[in-house]
Amino acid sequence: MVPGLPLKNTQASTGDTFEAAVLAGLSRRPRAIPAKFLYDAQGSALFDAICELPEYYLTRTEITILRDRAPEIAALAGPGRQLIEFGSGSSVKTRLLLDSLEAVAAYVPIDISGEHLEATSRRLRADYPALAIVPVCADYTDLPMLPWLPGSSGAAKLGFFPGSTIGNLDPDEALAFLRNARRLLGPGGALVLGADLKKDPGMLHAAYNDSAGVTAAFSLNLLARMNRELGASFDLEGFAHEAFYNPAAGRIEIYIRSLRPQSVRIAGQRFFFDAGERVHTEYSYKYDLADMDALAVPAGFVRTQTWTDPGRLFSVNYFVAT
Ligand code: AVI
Repeated sequence: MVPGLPLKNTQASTGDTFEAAVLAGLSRRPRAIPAKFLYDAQGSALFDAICELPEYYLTRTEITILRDRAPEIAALAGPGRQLIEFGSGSSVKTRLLLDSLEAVAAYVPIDISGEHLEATSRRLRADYPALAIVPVCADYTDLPMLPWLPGSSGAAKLGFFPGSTIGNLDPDEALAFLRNARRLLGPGGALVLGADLKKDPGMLHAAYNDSAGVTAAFSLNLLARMNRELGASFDLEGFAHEAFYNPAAGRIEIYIRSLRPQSVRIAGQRFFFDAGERVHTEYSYKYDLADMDALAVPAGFVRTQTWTDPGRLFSVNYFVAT
């Protein structure tokens, strides 16, 4: 166990409790609930299903880029790095790096879900018995420090932030995250960052409005979660998933829309929804390379390499600490 940063809770503090965030988010205008609450056990399973959808090109495209380019990434990083993953989940993409990186000093997966971390670390330990794995159960967006690893304290750090998760942060949050990552990775640090590229709005629209309705189920699971955990009385038939690309803002916007006037009880309070009224649940920002540089430079990084697929759908970027 790592001094100071034990893996202890099954769900680390997310700042707000779900109940407090829901009550506050539905009491203000425009109504909004933070996207992190989409990922309970059901939401995480639905997101895994999204990643397999024919319309959702992001996951398979990034995996192909990482598989093809892992040796180049490893050559840039050099031997003996500590690998730090921000929001590690099931660490599927990490294996592509671990298989190419030379003499990894330690792997530090950071994730808010202790259950995910424990299960993933157990599987990785079985497959990489010589690798030091030091899981940290925390919110990676505002982690104050990394664990002190006496065996590899001098090792340079390589951060890993795949999946275009950067896109779910608004620009201020993305900058704050990158600044903190830069501080944690320290001098000589580098970051491998996966980001979805700007592209044909029709293709983006399809990726967030799949024909099987899995993305809609993922969104509406937020209401089902309120019913399960907060004793809410949402009728899921009375609401719809709405997702569209906003080209001026360069982002997919996702809302839950009320289909009729209705009143819902949540945690002992009553909320009224007009017909057509929306609750914002997610943004998914899309980055071109200039957008990425505009974010990297003020955070203390320079982008030294970018790999994309032949269709230029997705980018994997190598940032070096300046
Ligand atoms: C996790 N994240 C990168 C996904 C995205 O594409 O923004 C979340 C998602 N929401 C609906 N579909 C996928």
